[in-house]
Amino acid sequence: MSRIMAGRQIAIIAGGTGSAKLVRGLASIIPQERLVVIGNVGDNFQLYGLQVCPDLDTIMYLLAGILDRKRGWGVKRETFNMLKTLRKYGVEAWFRLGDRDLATHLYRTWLMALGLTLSEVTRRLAEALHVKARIIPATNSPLQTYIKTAEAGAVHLQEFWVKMKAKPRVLGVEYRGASKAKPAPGVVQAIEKAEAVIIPPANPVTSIGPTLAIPAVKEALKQAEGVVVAVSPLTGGKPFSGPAGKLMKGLGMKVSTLTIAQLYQEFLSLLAVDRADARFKRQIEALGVECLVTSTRMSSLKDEKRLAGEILNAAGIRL
Ligand code: FO1
Repeated sequence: MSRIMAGRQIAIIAGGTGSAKLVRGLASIIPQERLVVIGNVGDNFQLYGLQVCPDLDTIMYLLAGILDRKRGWGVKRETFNMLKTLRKYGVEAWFRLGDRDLATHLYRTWLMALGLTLSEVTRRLAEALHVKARIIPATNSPLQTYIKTAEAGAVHLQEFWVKMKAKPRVLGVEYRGASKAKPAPGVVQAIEKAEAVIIPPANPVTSIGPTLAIPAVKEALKQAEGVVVAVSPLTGGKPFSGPAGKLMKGLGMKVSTLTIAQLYQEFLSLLAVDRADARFKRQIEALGVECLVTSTRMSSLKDEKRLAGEILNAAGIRL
């Protein structure tokens, strides 16, 4: 890939747990100051009156070095005493808000009640945790992902995924509020001016889809001056983790790396695919998208670093 831009920043369109591994790899080979993470807000929801933003928090905790790596979300060495007490009161507690994590939601809710926007609050939280990268929510406007199910009607993504354990039959997805949502300050500029925009191997329906459903974000990706590089979250027709397969099927999509290329083709320069999907290379390139065949499995920090290095190299980024 030959388009080497003068800008120094690398923008990442991130979801949560699936994105965290590549973000960790990137942050371990380039200074965090160069990273601008545009975080998914579709999975944000209100719980017990608190503003909970799981994907923003996953990236923030990761970059602060306090993410629980095994679970892929929440704070390490967490305790759940608040939830135990809530249960004593007879309150249903299906979403595991940890005691340390709770402070984030309390402080965020408090600041937002005082009139700060989600992006202002996100910046304040990240700075307090000494995160050097910039984390920006995709939008400050209301945007929530709902899954249309056969058994329970439309349910919020967290209810579908955590409470119902992704069991109901999926009929569709709604990104409520997306068509009217405005990108948060800095999002469009970060995408358009970045040396490269990276889409980690994340669920296209629930992690990346909500951000792409904001019209001005999609437009910015089409106008991006740097290369736009994605990593397929699928290998051999299956996601590395999570409900991406079930959700894609529910939306009538074929669960294939080729579908990922088709979903992103209007703005994508390069797609990294796993060796198991090497046979799609020609079809991906026929869409006008370059294809890098490599091992996309990230089981260790070594894998994360290697893949991040290969992506940056393919994007023409000098370290
Ligand atoms: N995922 C779960 O599967 N079960 C949980 O109880 C849970 C709690 C939770 C609390 C805070 C947080 O930031 C994330 C949490 N997650 C939990 C992860 C989250 O539901 C999803 O993985 C993301 O929203 C999708 O990216």
